[in-house]
Amino acid sequence: FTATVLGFPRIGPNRELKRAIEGYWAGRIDPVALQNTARDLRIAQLTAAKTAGLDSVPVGTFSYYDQMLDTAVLLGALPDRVAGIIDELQRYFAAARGNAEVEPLEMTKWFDTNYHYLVPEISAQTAFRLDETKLVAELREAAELGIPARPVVIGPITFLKLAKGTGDSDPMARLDDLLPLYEQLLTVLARVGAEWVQIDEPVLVTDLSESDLASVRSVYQRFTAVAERPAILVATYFGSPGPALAELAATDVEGVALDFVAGTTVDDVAALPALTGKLVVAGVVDGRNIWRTDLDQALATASTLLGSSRSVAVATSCSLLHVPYTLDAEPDIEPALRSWLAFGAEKITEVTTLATALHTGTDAVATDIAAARAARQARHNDSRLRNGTVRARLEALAPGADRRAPADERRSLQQAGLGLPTLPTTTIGSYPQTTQIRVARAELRKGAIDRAEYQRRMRAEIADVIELQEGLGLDVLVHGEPERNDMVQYFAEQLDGFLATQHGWVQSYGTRCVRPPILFGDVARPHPMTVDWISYAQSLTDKPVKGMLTGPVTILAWSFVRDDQPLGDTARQVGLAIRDETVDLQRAGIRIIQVDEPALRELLPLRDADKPAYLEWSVGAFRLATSGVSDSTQIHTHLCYSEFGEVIGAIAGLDADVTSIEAARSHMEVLDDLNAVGFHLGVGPGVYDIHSPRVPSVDEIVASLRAALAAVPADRLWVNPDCGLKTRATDEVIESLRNMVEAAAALR
Ligand code: THG
Ligand code: ZN
Repeated sequence: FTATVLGFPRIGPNRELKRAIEGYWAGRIDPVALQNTARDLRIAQLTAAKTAGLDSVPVGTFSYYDQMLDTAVLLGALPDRVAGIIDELQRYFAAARGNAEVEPLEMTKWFDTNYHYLVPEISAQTAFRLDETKLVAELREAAELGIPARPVVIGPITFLKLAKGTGDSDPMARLDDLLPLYEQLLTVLARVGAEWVQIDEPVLVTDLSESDLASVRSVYQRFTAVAERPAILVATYFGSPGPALAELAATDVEGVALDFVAGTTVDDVAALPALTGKLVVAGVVDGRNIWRTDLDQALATASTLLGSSRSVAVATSCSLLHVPYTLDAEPDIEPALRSWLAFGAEKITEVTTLATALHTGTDAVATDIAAARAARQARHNDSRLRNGTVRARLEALAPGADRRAPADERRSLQQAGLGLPTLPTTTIGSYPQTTQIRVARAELRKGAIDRAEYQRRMRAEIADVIELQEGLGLDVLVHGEPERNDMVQYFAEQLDGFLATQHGWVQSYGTRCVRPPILFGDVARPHPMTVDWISYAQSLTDKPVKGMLTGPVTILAWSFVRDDQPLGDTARQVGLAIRDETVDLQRAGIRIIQVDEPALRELLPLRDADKPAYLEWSVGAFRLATSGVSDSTQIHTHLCYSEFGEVIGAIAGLDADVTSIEAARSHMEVLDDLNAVGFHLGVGPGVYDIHSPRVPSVDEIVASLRAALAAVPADRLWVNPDCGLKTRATDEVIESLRNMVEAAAALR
């Protein structure tokens, strides 16, 4: 084949699947209605892909929740605790979300994307058993439509490397037990008519041990020995497979898919004569960002790859799961900006244009190539890409402008100004987003109420939250963030250099979606973004109210970011905008400012060699954002998700006066880890888990704090929940915080 993509989004162009699944969960629709919605979405997608000219179309990338969960089902690897649930769909969703009786699988980030997968649990006892029903049904569905379908499965190495061992077994120890199932599957797929199968092994772009590399060769060589099977395409993405490519080349697999956007080069391919005779599926169209492709450059790459005995297909660099469906849904984006972009449907067209140019010459697609070139030129020359003031200000920053006085000096200044008790109590920032808040936002969007009325209602919410906290006796208050939908969207809407979409939804996990803003040009802050809300909140109380901001790394991690300059340069511009906001907050009398970086861990590069440079610029951008205030202003930060491991040193590097972290579920181990890297600043290890509706008792919280006090002296310990309260019910919040305040008082 000559033109393909590695996978499709599945939530639906108008989030139809999200609505259907949530409707099914709520009992509003039956399973048949859900299945019909899913089938209609798949068929529309397959048909559109074929019409657009893809001559090999992935199937099996559809999912009701997640592709790793689907692979666990395919391999009979669901945990025992859900095995007793007879109904298949209920069992599936129980594994995904849990129910009254069972805990769900854990969820974690899919490589360095903003997608989250469910972590399979593999023990020495897991009884693998092939269940190819879903994949075969989707393959047949496509075959009936006359679609040249290519089934996609996650490969055994990626599946096991991303799984969690239960008991004390390493999932990779089960590799040999899994291979017969894949071999059996290959034959089943061949019999249903698949000419090709795509086996995804993105884990090959991470650092692998010698023994894992050896497994790459032995596993794939073994698969090629299956007598009756489709041609095998091993897909890697999100980086270069590095040494794993030589292992794959040494096998008889018929094809490899490589990500030329994220680091694989034509030289990597040229260096391996063993790739001759194989199909190289050239990922030259970025599958996870939204910029229109440089067709000249992409064509040059594909042409260089194409040799006398090597065949080349044009493809996206990864699945289209990570980008919105189509620009057609965005009539309001100004034409100039719009011409710089390509969403899912437009990327498919880019792929077919390139395939035509590669295999039949550029004549037939000369206008498309010229249009792409013109748009690229226009983007390059657009004045919004360069803001002279911002650039000059960054240039002019004195060395050391991102440093504050030593932490101990700051601590005494801050303590003198704030007069807080030992073990001060606070919350992370958001309070429950009530129905009234959502209604007000919807009415403002529809024009049913004006700005003034919206502002009045939000102020009333803020007043309620302040009163609630005063009543509970918390020491450091927050305004509750009623005016924010998504913490990144909120800031992007107010900063220059960003563009918002109307329907650009991307699946984050399960039925949850986000609408990442597009960071297209130099970032600047034309006006204060939070000062009015925070000052209003502060005017209602004598206790300190925290100013609440989102940090530069998180703003980048949750946006589509310009690809024409290093991420670190963009991060500094965002850092400067946040710095301006901190200075204005301080001027308005705010004494504590929290700059959240929940996504600090997310952008960590996949290979160890790239990590130090990332940590350098990400920590630098945070420090730039937080060092414009005086030493008496207390800087807080909040980091989510307990997997700090590799960023633990960076947490100390942030130099925030107080860091709140998610530690309720990791039993405070993180405090010992922080001590081990010499961390000596204030810390608030979450004392209870806000992800559960359960109200923690005073005794539990006291126990949790006592455990913390074993690692941290009392004068550095803060008392707070482990994350924002946005998703919780108000009653639970009140009871939990009351117990938290009582626990702190008891310990004092
Ligand atoms: N914002 C953004 N990205 C994120 C998070 C975030 N990535 C990581 C993590 N948090 C993902 N978590 C969520 C949690 C909830 C929702 C989305 C991602 C969510 N979304 C609503 C939905 O799908 O119904 C839509 C929200 C809206 O209307 O804006 O609830 O916090 N950027
Ligand atoms: Zn959090």
